[in-house]
Amino acid sequence: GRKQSLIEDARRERSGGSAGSPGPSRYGEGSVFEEKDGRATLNVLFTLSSEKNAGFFKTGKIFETFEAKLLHIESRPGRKSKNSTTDLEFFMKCEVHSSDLDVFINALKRVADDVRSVPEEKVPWFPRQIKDLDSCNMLITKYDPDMDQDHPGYSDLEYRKRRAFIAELAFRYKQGDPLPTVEYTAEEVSTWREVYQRLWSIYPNLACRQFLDGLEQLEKECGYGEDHIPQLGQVSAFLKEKTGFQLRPVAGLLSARDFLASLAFRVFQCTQYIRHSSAPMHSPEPDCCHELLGHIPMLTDKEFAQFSQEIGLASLGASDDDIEKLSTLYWFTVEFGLCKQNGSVKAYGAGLLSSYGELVYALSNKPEYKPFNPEETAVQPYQDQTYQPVYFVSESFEDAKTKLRRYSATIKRPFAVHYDPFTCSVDVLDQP
Ligand code: HBI
Ligand code: NLE
Ligand code: FE
Repeated sequence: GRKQSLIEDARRERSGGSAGSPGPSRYGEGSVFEEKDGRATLNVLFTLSSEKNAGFFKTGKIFETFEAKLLHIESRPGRKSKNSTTDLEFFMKCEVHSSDLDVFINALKRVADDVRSVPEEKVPWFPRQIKDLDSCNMLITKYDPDMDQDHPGYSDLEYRKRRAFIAELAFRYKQGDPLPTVEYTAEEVSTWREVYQRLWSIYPNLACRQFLDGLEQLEKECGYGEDHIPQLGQVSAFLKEKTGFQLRPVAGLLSARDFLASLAFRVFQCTQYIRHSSAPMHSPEPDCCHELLGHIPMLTDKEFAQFSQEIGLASLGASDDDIEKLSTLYWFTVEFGLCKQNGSVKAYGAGLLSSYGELVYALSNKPEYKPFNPEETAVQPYQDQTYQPVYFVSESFEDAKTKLRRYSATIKRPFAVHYDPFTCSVDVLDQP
């Protein structure tokens, strides 16, 4: 039940966070639904207690009676009921005759509990305050060592147990809590050492200047080195002083929407587990090597921090299409970007700077290079399974930033957002 879903979206909306005109009243009866040709589309949420399992089939009967068309259904365990049985919560998107709306809902109320109708949102929910990031936790489980047979940790039960333990720290974390400390094992530190040493040997030639500057500061002032894995708490405190960025723990790969949203608050979501010892040179999923070595040095740069936040702000409440484009751009710049510096090509993308294998590959003559241009880059298909077949090279690091900024500003939304650093919240301004 960790995965976020439409149910979760509806719950987030209910707790009063949606853009437009918030307020609990619009989620009760009398809500306005999308209507066409005498049919209304609505989202209904309801709970069925486990003793009344037959209730589910009764709801089916109601759908039949009202000729309601079921468009989508999800279920998940509801909040635990008093007698420790588990309720099931349902989310259904359906279409009914507009004139039947009220009777339809009333009929459902006779067989299910806590029936609510939630109108389709035009603007997706987004966090307004830094503490709303507690709801930005939709995980993508595609590289999960428990699910993916190709994951190097799939058959290593010890590793999976360790991952589950570290994931739990992130699940329990709430904004403002002290960052969890992980006591890394000797094996984990040895994986880190190998990653660190191998990368260190090629950074001077292949990494961009901003990265090298950042890493140098982290080594001098923040305990970075090959012998120990830096703790998020120390790194977060350091970053906060440098650029106002802070860290929060995350259990794995997040949805692009949730990941980008946190950037709007200068919060960077960091995984705390480490890759499997059998594959130190490349991992398709983020891990602490990727966060600490790939991302953190870049986030010590004031301008890079500013630009990361701008991508985040541009993503708030954006359409799925725009999120897809923004995350593709993020992918080919922040994750896998190359830039020219003093006449040669250098890496500034974190996915390159944390993978010895791909860093060497990206700067060899094997892959294809294209000039960075946001409109084109935003629609370039990509995969995250293995090395990229194509990389985008910008004229300079500054050039990438300027172009991306300009692109972010063109994303259309019916409102404008403004970040208030004093309250760590986002002001939403309606636009005429
Ligand atoms: N989730 N935990 C985590 N770390 C990332 O670096 C990350 C993510 N989700 C999406 C993502 N990066 C990007 O590649 C874009 O899709 C936004
Ligand atoms: N491929 C990167 C690495 O091995 O560190 C991680 C990329 C995460 C998006
Ligand atoms: Fe990353």
